Amino acid sequence: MEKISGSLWSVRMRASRKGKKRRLSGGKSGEEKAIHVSGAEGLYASCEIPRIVDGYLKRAINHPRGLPDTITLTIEKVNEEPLAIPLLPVSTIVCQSPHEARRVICSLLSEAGLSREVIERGIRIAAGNEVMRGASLIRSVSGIRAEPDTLRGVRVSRLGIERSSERRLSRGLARGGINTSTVKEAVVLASKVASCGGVVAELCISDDPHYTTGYVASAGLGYVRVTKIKDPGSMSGGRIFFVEEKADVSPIIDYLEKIPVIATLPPRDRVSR
Ligand code: WAQ
Ligand code: MG
Repeated sequence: MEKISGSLWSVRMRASRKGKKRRLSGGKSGEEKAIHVSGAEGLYASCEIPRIVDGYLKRAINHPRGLPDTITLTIEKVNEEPLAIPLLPVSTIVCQSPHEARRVICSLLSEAGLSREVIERGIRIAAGNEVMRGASLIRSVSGIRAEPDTLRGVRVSRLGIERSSERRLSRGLARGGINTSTVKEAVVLASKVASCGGVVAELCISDDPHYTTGYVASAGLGYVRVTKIKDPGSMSGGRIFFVEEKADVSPIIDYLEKIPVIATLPPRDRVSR
């Protein structure tokens, strides 16, 4: 593995704006719920920080979900050696409508071992109007939500990609005309999630109003893009991590949020098929 020189830094951005005054369950009367606008995170070498921060800030203030009123940047040195995890292979299933996309999602997630009811519950939450900053954890048999904070969700962080693997991923994606940071970041995120013990599969629908391609991912399925997963213009979106029914979620959350990982492609593996 090509080593990224020196130590790594975790760079995180989140942008939000205050919503309408409303009562939050358990909150003080009149407390405002912050609306999630955008977020981004990754592991980088120190020399990359200025460029990454500039890109993240541009993303925060030019976001199709609207202007934020608060942008939070967190830059932390990571002392642990990151774990090497495999980058998932990428494939695409082209759909003609959200209806067809849902059928595709259902069949992929049933292949991963989930029941129809649990899948439909996941789709309802991922496609719902309550956009969370992170992901919802759903138990694989009962469909019970297991994230401690259902407004925030679990935010995957401390993830990156090894340089030569990134070049190969970019080349593979470019052949399909999809070499964008949106796709690359999503593949790395899905690879971290799929590498987490206790996670069965992931479903993702972008919350960007015009980004209508989502994906289903797991260690077994790979990263499967599904087009026309939602109607253009829709502000809803979200991520669901389906977890084993009996899983203890605290080590899962700790891994996803805290343990640094670097995704790498196995030698000569194909990234696009
Ligand atoms: N950890 C957990 N959940 C997250 C994270 C994260 N780091 N980032 C975003 N989410 C959740 C959050 O609920 C968002 O509302 C939702 O996912 C969607 O996030 O191959 O752009 O950043 O073409 O809008 C998929 C690419 C793009 C498909 C997904 O997601 C493709 C995307 P967004
Ligand atoms: Mg978004």
